[in-house]
This record gives sequence, C-alpha cells and structure tokens, in this order.
Amino acid sequence: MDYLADVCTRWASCPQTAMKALVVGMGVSGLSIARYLAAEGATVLAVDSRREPPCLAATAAISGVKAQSNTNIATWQKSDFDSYDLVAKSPGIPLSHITAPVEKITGDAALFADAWRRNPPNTTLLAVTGTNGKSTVTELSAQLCTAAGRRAEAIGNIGEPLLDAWQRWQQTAAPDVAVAELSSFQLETASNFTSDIAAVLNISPDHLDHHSDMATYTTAKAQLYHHAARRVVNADDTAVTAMTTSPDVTFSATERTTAAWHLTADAIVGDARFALTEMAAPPHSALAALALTDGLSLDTTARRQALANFSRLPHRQQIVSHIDNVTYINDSKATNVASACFALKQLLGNAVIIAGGDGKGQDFTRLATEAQGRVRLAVLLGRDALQLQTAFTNVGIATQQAKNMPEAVFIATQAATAGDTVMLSPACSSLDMYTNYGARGDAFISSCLNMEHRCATQ
Ligand code: UMA
Repeated sequence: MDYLADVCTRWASCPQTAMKALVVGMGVSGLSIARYLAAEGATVLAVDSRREPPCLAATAAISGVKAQSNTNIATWQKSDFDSYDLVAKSPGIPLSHITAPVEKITGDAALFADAWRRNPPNTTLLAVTGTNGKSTVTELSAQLCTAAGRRAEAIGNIGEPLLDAWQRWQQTAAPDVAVAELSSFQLETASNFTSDIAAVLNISPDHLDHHSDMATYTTAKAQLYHHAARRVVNADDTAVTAMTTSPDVTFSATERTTAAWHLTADAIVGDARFALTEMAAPPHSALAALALTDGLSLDTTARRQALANFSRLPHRQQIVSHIDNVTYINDSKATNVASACFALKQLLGNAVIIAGGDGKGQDFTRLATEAQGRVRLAVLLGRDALQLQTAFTNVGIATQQAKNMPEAVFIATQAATAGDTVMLSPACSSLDMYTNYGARGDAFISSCLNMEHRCATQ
C-alpha cells in the first residue's frame, strides 16, 4: 500500500504553517520528527503510551510542539485523527496500532526522503537494510569512504535519527557521503525513499511480532530498491534477488559465482583482492560494504587500511579478548537463529559457542546444522537451554550446561584449543536473565576479562 500518497503531495498542497501533525512515540526518532515538523512550521502534538517516555521533556521544550504522555493511540477511533493532516509514527510502533487513514501515515524515513527531494544536498546517499549485519555494513561503508578522504557519516537506525542528521546539515555542511541504515519499521511507511546506491543485505524471519507476516516484512525491505539509482544485490539470497530484475552490482559469499564481488577461502575478490588475514572487519560485512561502495572510486590502499583498522561494533561479532591464542567474540546482539547462523558462517577455524536464553519458540535445527563441522562444543545457558541441547545433540555436537555467564566462559575456555574462537552468539533473547542484550554482552566481556587476568597470573 502506498502510505503517504504522499507526504510530497501533502506538503505541496498544504501551506506548511497550517499543517497539523500528530507524532506518535517520544523516543529519539519521535523527538527528531517533532523537531523537524515544528521547524517546517507545523503545529505538532506528540503522544506516547508511556507515562514517562525517554524524550518527553526534550519534546515538550520545542516551540510549537505539545507533548502528551500516557496516551495510547491504539485505542483511538479513525475519527480521532480527523483534525490531523499527518500522522508520523516512530519506527517501533506497529502500523496495526494506528487506525488513521493510511494516506495520512508517515514516518521519519519518508519525511527525510521528502526533505531531500525538495532540497537535495550535494551528498551521495547510500542506503542499507537487511535482517542481519546492517549496522556493521553501514559503519564499515562510512569508514571505507572516510579512509579514502571523503567526508562520510553513518546515520539512521544505527544511531542518529535521519531527521536529526538532516537538520544538522542545515546548520553545518552536509557530508560528501551519507550511509543510512534503515529498518523494516522505517521502510514500511517510506515508499518514496530515494537513494544513489542501495543494498538489501539478506532476508530471514524477524520482527514478525511487528509485521503481520513474512510477505509484509519482505515488502517493507524491498521499498529500498524502488527509487534507488544503483541496486547492490546479494546473489546468494533468493528473497533479495527476487526484489529486482536489474541488479547493478552483485555480491556472493560463494566461490563459484559470476557475482562482481565474491568471497574465497582467503580473500574478497572484486575490483581488487582483499586478503582476509589483513582484515579486522567480519568478512561477510566487508564483502557487502565493498560492493556497496563499488562505483565511488575509493582508493584501494585506503580501503585495505579501513578493513584492517575496523573496530567491530559493540555486541556484534565484537572481538573482546585473546587468551592463549583463542579469540573471544561477543555477538550478544544475535537474538535469533538467523543472526547466530550469520555469525557462525563468518568464523575462521573451530569454535566453542555459548548460546541460549529465551528462545521465543524458534526451531533450533538450522542453528545446529550451521554449527556442524565448525563447533566443537556448545555451552548452553538460560530458559531454553534444553531445547538447544536436543538440537545440537541430534547433529552430534557436544553440549554442556552452564548456570551463568562466568561459568559458561570458564567451560568454553577449558574446551577451546589454540586457534579456536569462543563466541557468545545466543540465538535467543536475553530477557530471561538480563535486562537486554547489552547487559548480557557486558557480562560476557567482564567474564572474559576475568579469565584473561586469571590466565595471566597463573
Ligand atoms: N511507543 C508508544 N506506543 C507503542 C509503542 C511504542 O507510544 O505502541 C513509544 C514508546 O513508549 C517509546 C517510543 O514509542 O517512548 C519509542 O519509539 P521507538 O521504539 O521507535 O524507538 P526510538 O527511540 O525512536 O528509536 C528508533 C529505533 N527503534 C526501533 O526501531 C525499535 C532505533 O533502533 C533507532 O536507532 C532510532 O530510532 C534512530 O533512528 C533500535 C532498534 O532496535 C536500535 N532497531 C531495530 C533493529 O535494529 O533491529 C529495528
């Protein structure tokens, strides 16, 4: 459905000073939307279902904006939206919670695209979405550009809301290159999103509590290609290849391929050869980032340097320690099976993995299959440890249960041998044991550092 048919028409037909907008959600993106719309001259009411949403005070402080917490628009009738020209939702709010006419509904990505169309900066816009790896690819792409002397920024779902970046660019200069990470939550209301280069990295079941089904989720992601000047496509992912009949650049993690960029056992090969041994970046993400920035004529030595110097993002295949020639990786952000499989595929050599938590009813068979031939022991934690045990045992992988993270790291350290990796990649949500995946990752890191200290003093 064409949401916001379109904000573009709406802006054109409605004098902006007369525009009445409802902003739903007062997190960081709700705040950025309210700030942007107010600056455009609209009168804004911002609402949030929470009593004390994170950005209540900051939103209330904007001139022209009224902030109202403890207001659940999921209970509103269609007619309650009559007095608003525009209903701008925060990404995390499911469309099904909003009964406003669809043509009124928009979001930060659509508003950003509209602002860009009306006043294009002298910036090359790269756009990235996908189920897994999008933050790393976004950050790495920006770093490849920076290393080659371009002023580049990573924006969007990775951290700084799109409209905050947009408003900042009105005060200071816009960058040469902006790499925008977009989630399916943003894309579901952004049929107008336009970019110079776009990549959908991969698609696997995720966020199905937000999108009603897999088709809706895939359709949201596919919006990224609709108005992209150059489409970068993962040739290994059938859901992605089905999104466009005219890819401009392809990449593949298999050796026998006709893709422009591909991964061999020891290198990424495209317009040049990039050896994996000289790379701190995860290989699959490096492959996608090189394909995404293909065409920007970035210097090859600079790209090699950026790949070698890359610091992995917190909790995403983040290297946290080296003990006795064993590498310890924190991938706590892997809260589902697809994400943990993605990390497993990128391991060089054998591994001991730490997995488990709240399995959210997932089937762990695929995880166990992916682990075959790579994982010598699975150390299992949390509520659904027994389900994981069954899946790993079925494919002949040894398992051991641990009561808590320090014990899991201890068991993993005992089992690992020189050249191995110990990786926390839980495939589960953390909420049965921790407040969030960050707290779980932090527990892993401190357990690794304790282990490092213990080994050093032995
Ligand atoms: N709220 C309601 N009613 C509801 C649900 C939520 O009022 O029914 C309110 C909440 O009370 C809260 C506000 O909406 O106050 C939160 O909005 P939000 O969930 O959209 O979060 P933001 O703080 O605006 O952050 C969002 C992204 N969050 C989500 O998409 C869930 C951030 O991505 C992003 O960094 C930020 O915008 C800037 O663009 C986070 C994320 O987890 C990191 N993203 C998902 C992912 O990467 O998998 C998509």
